[in-house]
Amino acid sequence: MTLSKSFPSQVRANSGRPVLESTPMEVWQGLSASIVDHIASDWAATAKKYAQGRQEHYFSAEFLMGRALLNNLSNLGLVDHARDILSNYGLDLSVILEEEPDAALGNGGLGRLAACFLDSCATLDLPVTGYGILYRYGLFKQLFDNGFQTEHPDPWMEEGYPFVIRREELSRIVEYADLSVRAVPYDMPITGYGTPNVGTLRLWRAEPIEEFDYDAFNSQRFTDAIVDRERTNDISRVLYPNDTTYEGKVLRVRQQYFFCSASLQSILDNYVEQHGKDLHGFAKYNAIQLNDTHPVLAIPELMRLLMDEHGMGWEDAWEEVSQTFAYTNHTVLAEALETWDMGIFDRIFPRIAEIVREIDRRFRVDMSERGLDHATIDYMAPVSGNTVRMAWIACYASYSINGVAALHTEIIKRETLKEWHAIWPERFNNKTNGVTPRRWLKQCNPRLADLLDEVTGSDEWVTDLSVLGRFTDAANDEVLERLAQIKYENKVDFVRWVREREGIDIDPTAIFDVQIKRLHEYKRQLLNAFYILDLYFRLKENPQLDLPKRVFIFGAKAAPGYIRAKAIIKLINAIADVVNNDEDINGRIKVVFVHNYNVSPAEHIIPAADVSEQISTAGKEASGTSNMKFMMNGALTLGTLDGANVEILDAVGPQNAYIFGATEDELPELRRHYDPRWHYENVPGLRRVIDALTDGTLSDNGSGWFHDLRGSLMEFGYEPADVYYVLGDFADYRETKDRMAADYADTRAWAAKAWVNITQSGRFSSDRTIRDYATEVWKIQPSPIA
Ligand code: 26W
Repeated sequence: MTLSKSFPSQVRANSGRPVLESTPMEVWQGLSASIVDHIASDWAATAKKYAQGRQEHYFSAEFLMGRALLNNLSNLGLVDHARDILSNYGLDLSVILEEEPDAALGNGGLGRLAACFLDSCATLDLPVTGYGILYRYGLFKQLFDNGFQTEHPDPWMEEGYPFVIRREELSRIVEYADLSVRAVPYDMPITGYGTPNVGTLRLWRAEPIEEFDYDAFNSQRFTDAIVDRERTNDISRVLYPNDTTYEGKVLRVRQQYFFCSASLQSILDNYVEQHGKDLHGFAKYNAIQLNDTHPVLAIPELMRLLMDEHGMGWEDAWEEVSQTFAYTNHTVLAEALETWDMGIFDRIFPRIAEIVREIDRRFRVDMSERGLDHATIDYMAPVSGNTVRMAWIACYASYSINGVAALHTEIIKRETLKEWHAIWPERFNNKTNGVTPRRWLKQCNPRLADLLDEVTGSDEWVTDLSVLGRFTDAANDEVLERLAQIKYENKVDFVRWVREREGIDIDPTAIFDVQIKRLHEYKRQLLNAFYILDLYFRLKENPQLDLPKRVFIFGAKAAPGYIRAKAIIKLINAIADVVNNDEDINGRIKVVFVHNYNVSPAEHIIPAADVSEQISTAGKEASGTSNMKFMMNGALTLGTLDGANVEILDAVGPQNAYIFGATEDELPELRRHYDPRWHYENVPGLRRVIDALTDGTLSDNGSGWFHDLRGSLMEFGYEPADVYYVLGDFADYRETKDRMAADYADTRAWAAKAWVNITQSGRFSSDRTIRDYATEVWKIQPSPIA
């Protein structure tokens, strides 16, 4: 059936009314359902084909997918068609698209990376399936109350979500010592660009095995039955909102085991179906990528399944396991390293505990045979005392260990995982992150996409972004003028969006300077805030200063328990309050904190950005991925030599990026002599800014939070002061950012820099990243269905 026929019937089936009498939400539902209908047979054909050969399985506790409808329409080449169909009913596609909730099943970079990877795998026809959890509540919704972050539930699919299909018949049982639950897979089709292949993201939902335990229900234990039922539903109820700070919650370990066990059972069943009961060929047909340590329980669980369910001995099972798993590290922050209390394992899955102890025992034997000293063995052992260390299990069992940017991989080899690197250097490899140019260029910035089509003479860049590199020198006056015009028009769109969403008026001729990412001290939103405050004071002091208009845009959620991060949010809102309403400033500086930052706000913000703030303390940001999205959309990086910024600088050259600050190799020596007070007293502007935290200029509404912020930078108390070197980098940041703002005045020169950034962004396409994983780690081949 064609889309124009299936669309109205899907709407009617969904709403019980004709299109013209249905709500915009129902129209979105109907159009989405008709897309799933449209791809159904290709999806089935793809699944069948992939099942037969060697496959890769991407295990991740998070997939930050965002919206699906436009992505699917665009991949299938149906955007114009859908627009026409809707306009026949007097409906506007862009309005209908805004009805869709974001699938916010992730925190930040790690979850969004998984989503970009699935897009590239589908586009490249690679036999890859994603596995995760169908959280009922995605990442909390953020509101501001008097400038303070408040968190609210995000029941994102309560009204129905057409892009997941429940596969009742493929349910599996996951057993805990105290609880058995049913894992029901919900499959999401993953279309690729310009290919009939459709990949799969399999998200598991936890349900009671029986709706009620009827015996208990009919007896005195009624409430026990209800409680048990809820304990089961708890497992897939909510995504934990911690990004980089680890919290060892029992429910979290239950979640991890839940999706690992269910996914492995389904992979093993497929193996038996395709290749028979002898599982000695398992690793020949399957590779599993572990997205950080969150799915590391898959290692002992695969051991258990191979031994207890499929009759293998330890050695043979270990042989398969150690050739199956590959581990990606996403952070060097010590506070993010997952460890569990052995007591929890003993209590909720004693067999897994036993297997982990045996892995530990054999590890110790293996290492002492290699001649390692006792202290090193103890440091590296999977179990130490009563603590299970997930990263060490991952390193021991995986045939590949990778970092996510060149610098990050060097740091894990040299520091974080150095003992492992010393024994198995061949396991280590770098896979610099990438982002999908479909969502992050073609779909979110159609004006720029059209220009690229024109200049390059085709749309080949959409699936081979490196094509753009051949046109770096094609920047004549006309191209640059049009580029500047496109940026301006995107900014005008954004001005309207911000006015409607945040109730703030901003000027599209101002420099749009953007920092959007999770709130963390190491990302140094505070440094940015200090610059703004200093600029404000400079203008107050000397209103004659000839400075360009500036708009500073933030988007960031803080983990609900991370008080200092919440204090920084409150601080930025307090600065916005003062600056935006100061009549002397008269709109020369505006600060906008976009609330509830998520994938779809990013799609509005990034195309309108002039400046991309990537200002983490060097060595702390593993890669960053918004830096790549900004670059692709012609924003210039203002950043430290950290994560993938290093590679961006290498791609564009020093004339086309603004780099500042202490480098990762300088910091240890700098820290030895570091005295934040000296900077406070001597660096121009700093004292005034830091004093403003506590002298009444800014209000924290009596919370004491700003006082604590000041203390964290200046006082050697409960921790070393200013561990993220905010004051140390302030002078260089200020100078570099001032220079950048001055450069903006030369529109043509600025556009030329933007053009270099856009055309040199090819190596930051996730297609490149995925090709590298596919050939070097997963050893899989494209498997087109047609
Ligand atoms: C259990 C607590 C926890 C939660 C999330 C620990 C660690 C994490 C993630 C590893 C944090 C994360 O998202 N890391 C980011 O991964 C991106 C994709 O590789 C990188 O671009 C970012 O630099 C990195 O911070």
